[in-house]
Amino acid sequence: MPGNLLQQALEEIQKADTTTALKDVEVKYMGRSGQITELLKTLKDLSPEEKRSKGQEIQTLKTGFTEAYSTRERYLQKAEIDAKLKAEFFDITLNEINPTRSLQAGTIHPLSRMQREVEQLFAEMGFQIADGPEVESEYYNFEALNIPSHHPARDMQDTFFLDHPKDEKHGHLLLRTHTSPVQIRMMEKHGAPLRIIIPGRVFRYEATDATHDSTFNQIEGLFIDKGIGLAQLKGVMNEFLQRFFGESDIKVRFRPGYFPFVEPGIEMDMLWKRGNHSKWLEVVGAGMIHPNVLKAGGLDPDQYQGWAFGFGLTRMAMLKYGIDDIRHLHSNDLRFLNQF
Ligand code: YSA
Repeated sequence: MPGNLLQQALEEIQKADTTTALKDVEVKYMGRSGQITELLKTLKDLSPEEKRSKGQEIQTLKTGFTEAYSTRERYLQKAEIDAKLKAEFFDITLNEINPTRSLQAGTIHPLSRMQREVEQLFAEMGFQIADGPEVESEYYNFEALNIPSHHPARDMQDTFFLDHPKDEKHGHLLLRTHTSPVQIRMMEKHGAPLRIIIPGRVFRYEATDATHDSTFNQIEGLFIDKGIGLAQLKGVMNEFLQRFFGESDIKVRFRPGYFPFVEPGIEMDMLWKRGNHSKWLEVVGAGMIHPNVLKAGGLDPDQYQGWAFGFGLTRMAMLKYGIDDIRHLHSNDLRFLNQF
């Protein structure tokens, strides 16, 4: 009897030509009152020996049904998706031939525009433009920058770690918290002298507010040569800011800052005007590259010196365009973006 039943069920499975029809077959045989389910219910009234042999037969029946069902289900699901895709014909010429629809041209995102502007300005000052990966290793993001695992400075940049096995040499994978790891990559690849900027996105696992986002853009600057000093760094930054903001009365203040990868370190704030109030906003961290960092990059600190900086490009966009909340920049809100 189960043999006939299986035969009959398999035929019905093959005949079902939609996933809905197939579901009906499943209900008929395996549903709460389905034929196979009913057979299973009869087991409880049998003697132990009968239970064993009958139980095995029904189990074979169930397995046969389930396997045939799954195969057919996969086939029908694929066929239905293919048919749907075929039906979704998209006429890309429609906009042009239909005079009632107007084309909406997009604009370049303010952050991309600013990044291009900054690249242009630094290129004019003799800097090359470099790039690095957003998914980094602990080694490049921290260790090589003189931030060993026990160092409290790691907490300054709360990190998104990737769920990925740890590498013996380079540690865990993470989303880079700053563009500084590219400093090491560039030293390793090109040696010295170096004069580059590295724009890019960075990520921090931190609460957001009007001046902090968890994804933001930085511009790293790196100048390595013989006989380099901090005065040139201040000169380049001032020159850049004046050209970028196009006014000579921008208010900046320099103050000492601590980063394990520089010695000494400085930070620079700019005056941020919001209506009648103004407030100092930190826009850049910088300093003379620490000898350990030069060594990690394969350079001899007795021969070469250098300075580096990391601008918060997103914060500079706030200052340049008078944006009162950093989160607007990644909101994808067209009412905001259309203003640029
Ligand atoms: C320092 C010395 C160097 O030799 C080279 C680079 C640096 C900068 C360092 N890598 C760094 O990331 N420092 S920082 O944490 O202070 O960030 C640099 C700038 O990014 C800040 O001055 C600020 O303008 C911006 N920033 C930081 N956290 C931010 C942010 N912008 C938006 N949202 C956040 N959560």
